Amino acid sequence: MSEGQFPETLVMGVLNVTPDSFSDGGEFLDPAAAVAHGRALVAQGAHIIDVGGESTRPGATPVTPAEEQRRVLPVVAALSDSGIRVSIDTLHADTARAATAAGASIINDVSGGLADPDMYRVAAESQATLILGHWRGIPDAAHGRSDYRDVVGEVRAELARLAAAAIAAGVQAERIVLDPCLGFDKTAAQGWQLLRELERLRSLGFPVLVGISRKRMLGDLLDALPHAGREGGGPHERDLATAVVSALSQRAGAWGVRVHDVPSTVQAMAVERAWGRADPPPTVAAHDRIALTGIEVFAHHGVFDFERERGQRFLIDAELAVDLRAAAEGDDLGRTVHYGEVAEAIARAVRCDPVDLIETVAERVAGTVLVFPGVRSARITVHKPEAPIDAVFADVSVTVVRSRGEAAR
Ligand code: PMM
Repeated sequence: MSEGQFPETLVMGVLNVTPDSFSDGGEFLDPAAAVAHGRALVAQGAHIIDVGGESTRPGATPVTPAEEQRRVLPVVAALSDSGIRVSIDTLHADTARAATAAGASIINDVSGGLADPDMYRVAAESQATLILGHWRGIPDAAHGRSDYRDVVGEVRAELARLAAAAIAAGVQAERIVLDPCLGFDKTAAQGWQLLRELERLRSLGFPVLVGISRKRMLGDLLDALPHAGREGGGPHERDLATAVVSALSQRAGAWGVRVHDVPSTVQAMAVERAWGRADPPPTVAAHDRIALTGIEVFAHHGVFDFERERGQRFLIDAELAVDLRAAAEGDDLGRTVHYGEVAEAIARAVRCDPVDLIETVAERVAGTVLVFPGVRSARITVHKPEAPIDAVFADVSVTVVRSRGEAAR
């Protein structure tokens, strides 16, 4: 049984702040509605919210970066400020720059950096995670550029070239995620082949994102079902099929799935985990750990008003399960988790949005660290040494242990 056979996959919730996206266009143009929907997706179990302000569907009207930023920036800022991990779905380097300045920590570029020559530089400077999609231009509905001889081999080779170009431009290898971009100049048959052979894409050594949510290749499949109960229909009727792909993507080792309907995907992935973990593979790597102790953060959590007003010290210990073998073999920071960045992310997550309970803080910190590529599980302890307790005491703390897919529910 291989090491990566039962990984847990991140759920990226789609938030299109556009009038014309194919399945949710027009629903979230109002910033307040968009922010509320983003928060709702997180409450449903999304780990990341992918905010987009320009539709890439065939026939969509291109928007200027200025208009795109007018749509997305208030939403990115509001979600990031409340501690949510935000990804910006854009082809424009200017928008990526502004969105990362507003708090986005992931740039999702379906063109893989081909649409804007500045994208890699912006990604390198912002130190954001960069999702590189495979594309051959704005998709056309007729799949006019889907003339592959070996779709998996060609997509793999093109993604490898994009990753190499991004790294040459200064993007750190460990921040790169690859996405075959299903439906973008790929027929349904080619899409299924890419999914079937996801392992070939993963063998490039980068995490892989799957974005099939509500796409036409699912509609084609459902429309072809022979019996009366079939539910092909419009994009909204493809969520069950999307969720099945999410579960299978998790089984195939995907880093993440990009979906519109989060609850169905969360349920399907939980089923896959329950099934898959009956016999968890014992591995040496399961014992590898990075530990950070005593991260001190001044924050305003607590049930009493005076705690909210005055604030106090919180101390965080984080123990991360990470496979450290590749890093040690190559003496390569790119193959492990940067503990300085983890510490900063933890401090940010603890500092924001006061809550009553350290249980809530611990859960939030677990959700934050599990988003770092390579972190399989985390043991988080939140200490509150100055808690308002009458008795003389040294410390009070809570500890949570979470694996990918369990946190931030
Ligand atoms: N698909 C859409 C938009 N953004 N980003 C990534 N990384 N992968 C995708 O497959 C992808 C994407 C299609 O449009 P939608 O936002 O309306 O689903």
